[in-house]
Amino acid sequence: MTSLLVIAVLVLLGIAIWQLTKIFHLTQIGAATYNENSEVATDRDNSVNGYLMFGFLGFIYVFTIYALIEWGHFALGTPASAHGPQYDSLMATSMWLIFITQTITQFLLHYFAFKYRGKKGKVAFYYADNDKLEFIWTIIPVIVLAGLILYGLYAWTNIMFIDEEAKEDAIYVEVYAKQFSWEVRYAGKDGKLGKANVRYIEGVNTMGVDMGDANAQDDIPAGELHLPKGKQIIFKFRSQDVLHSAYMPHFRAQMNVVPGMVTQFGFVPTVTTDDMRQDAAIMKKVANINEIRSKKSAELVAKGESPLEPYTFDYLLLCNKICGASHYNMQMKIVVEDEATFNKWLSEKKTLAATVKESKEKPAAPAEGEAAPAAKPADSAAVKTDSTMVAQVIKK
Ligand SMILES: [Cu+2]
Repeated sequence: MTSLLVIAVLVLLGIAIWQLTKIFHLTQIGAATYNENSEVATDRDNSVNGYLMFGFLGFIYVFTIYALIEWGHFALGTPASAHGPQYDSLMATSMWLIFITQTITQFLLHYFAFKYRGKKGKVAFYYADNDKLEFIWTIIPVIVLAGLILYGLYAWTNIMFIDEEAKEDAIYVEVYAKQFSWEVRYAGKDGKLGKANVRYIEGVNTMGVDMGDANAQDDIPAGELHLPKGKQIIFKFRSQDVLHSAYMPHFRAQMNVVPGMVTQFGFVPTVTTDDMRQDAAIMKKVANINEIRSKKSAELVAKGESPLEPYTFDYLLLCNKICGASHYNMQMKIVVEDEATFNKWLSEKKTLAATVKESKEKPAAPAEGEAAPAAKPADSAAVKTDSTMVAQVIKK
């Protein structure tokens, strides 16, 4: 510790001496005549800086073009929802405006820095103001920004507002977030999701559905999000613990998932998973991923490990709020299929009520080799620390 302090003192002393010599040099400027080593910029220095400004402008332009070619394919491809194209055109309009403005203003900035570089004997021209110029560079951004904001508001209401007719025929799905996974619950035949609260979490009822609510009786939980193509879907988002964000990039949808409240987002899926797998951009991405995987597999096989599975495209629901250590892996597969296939899939699922009833009738058999359970008392909650048990304790 002492040696560390000594080193710190020496370093600080060094910095202080360095600064003092700099100040000493500065005090000498007036005294000495200008020469090559003087710290005052000469015409040559100013010229070099002027041309460097131009060089930097070239660098910005070349790097922009390079970035577009090299990383352009990372942009989201074909939208898979009805509102997707409108969202994309709003994004494209904003990006084009920024791109054009940036190209022009950066050129002017660097060009003027070059044109008016310092020259011996040259004095700055005093120019008080120009009302016409001020008016022009105020009114143009005002009009452009007002247009963008109005267009944005129009798109927002279009996307967020679901009319009553569509609501009646809609499929209601609850998306439940928790560290670090998703669960979904379909509203069932009645089209209404039963009430839910974290305090009702118990055993197989992992989403905390109020089983006393009539609307909850036909609710269907699922571990995968299936959506029928062309139908209005209305999502209700809930969180068990912290702030999450449900992000479905292919559908251009994202909504915060907030503990203690229900948030909503609705969209109509328009492209089935099978059709999206035939999309040119997606096929290219998949081929690229598989190329990386096959290289990695060859390395693994050489080490005597098992190779990686080839990747097939699937829509994903991702978490887009850093919510903890395993946030990066908080995802759920989304399957978009035609209505008949969807209905068949959903009809084969058990309702939550049935699952809860079943679990109560036959309590889980003890694992082989485990001692016969001594009728677990409620107090065992004390040793368990998962949220299920915590919720039960609160309930009492
Ligand atoms: Cu999360």
